[in-house]
Order: sequence, then structure tokens, then C-alpha cells
Amino acid sequence: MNIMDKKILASIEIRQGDITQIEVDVIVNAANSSLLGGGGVDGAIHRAAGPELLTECRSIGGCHTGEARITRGYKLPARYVIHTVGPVYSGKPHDSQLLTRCYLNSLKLASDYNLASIAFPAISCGVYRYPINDACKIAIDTTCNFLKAGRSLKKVIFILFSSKNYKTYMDYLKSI
Ligand code: AR6
Repeated sequence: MNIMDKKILASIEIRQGDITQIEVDVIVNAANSSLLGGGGVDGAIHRAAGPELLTECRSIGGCHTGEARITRGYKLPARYVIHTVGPVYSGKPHDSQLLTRCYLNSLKLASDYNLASIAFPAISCGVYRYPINDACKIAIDTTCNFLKAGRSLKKVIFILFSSKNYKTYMDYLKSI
């Protein structure tokens, strides 16, 4: 591993916990294409942010799978929320392309807003049933490649709800 790769890995952090509690510039929401809320991490973010988040999301008018939109964070400790729509897992190659685009478009949007820190949940790994091992590689590989271009982001946190998913991310990060 060269010095540049080490620097990139040092800006990635894996944590176990609740994304609604985390103090970063922007947290990412695993939304659905309506952007009008739902269960899982989406429900938790809307509950913690308060009703103004839904009002702003309504004004956006939806988001296609793989794309991302940004709103304010309202009552959350995070200043902004990036809403991205992961694929419903089907087992087809297109799944990984769409999940890659979720991470890439979220990272690009954070950079466009000149943000320094971002936290991701395991997009698509709940209700949308994406296998955690495959999703974890996409999340970390896409992020490392993005950080190589060196824009505003200095810290990328992956925050996992379960200890099993936390271990999957830790094991993969250690292996690269
Ligand atoms: N903090 C961090 N991670 C969480 C939290 C939290 N507070 N809550 C859940 N997770 P899911 P998806 C984890 O189902 O698969 C919604 O209804 C959870 O354990 O939230 O992309 C949307 O509206 C799992 O590992 O998102 C969509 O309809 C991961 O977050 C649909 O679900 C993602 O699980 C999106 O499904």
C-alpha cells in the first residue's frame, strides 16, 4: 500500500450505532423514490429531523434509483441530509451498478456543497435485501476511488446498526 492509499483509508471510519445521532456535515438516507419517508433508517431520519424535512422532500418531487438529492437536516445534528434511492436486490448485474451510483452521486453532491464529513448507512441492506458482503465492498471501493480524486471530503463514516454488519465492514476494511 502506498502513502496515498494509507491517507485515504485513514479518512474512512466504521462505527456501530444510530445515524440520526451522528455529528457530521451530512448524513445519507436510504430513501425510496417518492422521498416521502418510510420505515427503517428513512423513518428514523424523518422522526429525528421533524416534519419540516418531509415538507422540503415534498417540494423535490421524487428521485430515481441510483440518484441523490440534498435537503437541510433540521433537528438532526447533521447540517444536511442526502437522500438516495438504492436498488431493490434482484440478483442481476444491474443491482451493483445502481448501488455504486448511489454512493458516487451522494459523494459528488457532498463535494458540490463543499462538505468535509459524511455518514452512510448500509444502503439497500434492509427492506431492499441487498447482501451485506457485496454491498459493503461497493460502499468502500466506490468511496476509496472517489477520495483519490481529493475534493472537499476529509471524513467518510459508515455507520452500521447491527454488530454483524459492523463486523462485515471492519473485516473488509482490514483486508484491503
Ligand atoms: N442508523 C443506522 N442504520 C440504520 C438505522 C439507523 N437509525 N435504522 C436502520 N438502519 P433500510 P433499504 C439500517 O431498510 O434496504 C424504507 O422504508 C438497517 O439495519 O432502512 O435501503 C425506505 O423508505 C439496514 O442495515 O433501507 C425504502 O422504502 C440499513 O440501515 C426502503 O426502506 C438499510 O435498511 C429502503 O430499503
